[in-house]
Amino acid sequence: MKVALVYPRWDWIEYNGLAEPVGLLQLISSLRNAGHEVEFLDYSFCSKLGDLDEKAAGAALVGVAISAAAKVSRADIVTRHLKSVVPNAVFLAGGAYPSIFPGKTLETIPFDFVLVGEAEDSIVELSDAIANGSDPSDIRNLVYLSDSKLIENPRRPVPADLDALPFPARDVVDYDAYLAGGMSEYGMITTRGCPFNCLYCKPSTDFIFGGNIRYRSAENVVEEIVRLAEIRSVRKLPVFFKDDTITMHPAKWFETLRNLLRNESIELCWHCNSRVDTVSREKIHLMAESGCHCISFGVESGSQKILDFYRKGTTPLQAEQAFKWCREFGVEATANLMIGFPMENEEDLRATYEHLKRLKPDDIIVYFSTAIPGRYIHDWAKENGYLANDTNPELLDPARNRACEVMNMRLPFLNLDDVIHWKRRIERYRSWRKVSSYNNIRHWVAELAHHPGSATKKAYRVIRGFGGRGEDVITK
Ligand code: B12
Ligand code: SF4
Repeated sequence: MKVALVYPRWDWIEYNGLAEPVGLLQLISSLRNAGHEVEFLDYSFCSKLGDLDEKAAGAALVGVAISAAAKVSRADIVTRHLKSVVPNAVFLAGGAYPSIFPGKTLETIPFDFVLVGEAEDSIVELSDAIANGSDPSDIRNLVYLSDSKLIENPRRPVPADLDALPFPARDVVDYDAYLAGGMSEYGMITTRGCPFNCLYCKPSTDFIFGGNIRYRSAENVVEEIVRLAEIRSVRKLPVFFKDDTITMHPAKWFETLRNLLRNESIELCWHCNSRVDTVSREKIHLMAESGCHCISFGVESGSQKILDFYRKGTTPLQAEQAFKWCREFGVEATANLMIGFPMENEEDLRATYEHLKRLKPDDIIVYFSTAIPGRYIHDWAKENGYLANDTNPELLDPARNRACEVMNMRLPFLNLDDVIHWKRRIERYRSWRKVSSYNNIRHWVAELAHHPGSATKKAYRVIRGFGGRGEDVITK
């Protein structure tokens, strides 16, 4: 049976960067393994909505991936369009947003079904049922409306053995277009789920992955890397490990990764996100030896009070230690910050600024604290009367809020202008770090030689940063 899987990135400004949808690509592999014909409808590079109509023609099931509330309006446009192209197909939604808000998804967009959570097994069951003409209504993880009543079937356990899952179907991705469009690293994932409990993040991902963490073996990850290297005909690969906290792997895992990559003669140049309390000196050393060139740490704040409100479970001292180890082993360290939390005052913002000066990060990304539905911070802001805007989905992307200098929470101890003032000071400090750090200059010169386009963009950002504004402000 023909299935169309859709990445509805239509007419969308990405404040975080262009990236292939790894989870959706894994579903393509599962469906292919079960004997279904799958088309990948990627709207990232379409100039007209009708560009992919031919590919969609004849599909009996159309599955649309939706990651965040900020993307629902685009998914809506694409889905309604595809309904006019293949009116008899079954329309299905899945991904992070429908997993958290299945009812809202069905109310907003005319889907027949939502499949919540990890969908490798359930999407095959649904496709088989459609192909066989059997009743799908008992399939676990299926959510649908029956006489306007929301039916949520029981959930299946999440797959215990991640090594048993198929690799993402990377052959369907137009990587040349992604790379030309600014993507600099291939996405990959080595764990699923996160055991921590941060206020601004949980429980959203638990609705997809359950509340715990599962690991892939280093052997399995290297097998995927080797396949990707073959598809791209290269031995040197830039990779972003998109795990929530890849450093939950023990040090030994990174040692095996390093050894296997050496055996395969593959040079991996990778970066990841991490928490400052899940690294050790030994781990960072082994990560560096396996090709890790950059770690983005969720530093969030330099104020212990704010870290405690965020339920981060880390201390500023742990951050200082982690950044020191990175410097020792030549790994760039990025500090991700989140300012503008309602309990924050001038003193906390100053503490964050002073903390940065001790950390000496190679890069800084400062987000505006955002109450995203599905996360504890949203309930907390609502209960305490700090939720200022709950209706505009554009205000639910922390990266956009930073770029446009807007917020969706009220601040009892600060004005928005104070937050903007400190954000701009941090941006200026970032630019200063960029031009005063030997490491940064060396990397930039190397980039200028190989990728003049992206190096010029980065230089432009640094220059703008001295004026307090990092990125161009593009509003929609
Ligand atoms: C990488 C990433 C990005 C990348 C790009 C996404 C991409 N194309 O890879 C960037 C940096 C651009 C990004 C941006 C944003 N992101 Co983001 N991102 C992630 C991250 C870290 C990894 C995604 C991933 O590959 N996961 C691994 C795969 C295996 O899981 P999966 O994609 O969910 O796929 C599985 C299921 O969801 C399901 N599934 C997926 N697609 C489909 C489709 C169908 C039809 C079906 C049936 C099932 C299905 O099956 C898959 C396999 O089991 C997740 C966190 C996470 N741990 O997942 C956040 C996450 C998805 N992002 C999130 C958010 C909010 C955003 C932003 C709004 C801002 C932000 N960072 O906070 C923007 C908005 C982007 C946008 N335009 O939508 C939230 C979404 C939850 C929510 N709604 O609150 C998450 C969960 C982070 C979090 N901790 O809350 N993101
Ligand atoms: S912010 Fe990171 S560490 Fe905290 S719960 Fe989310 S994924 Fe886990």
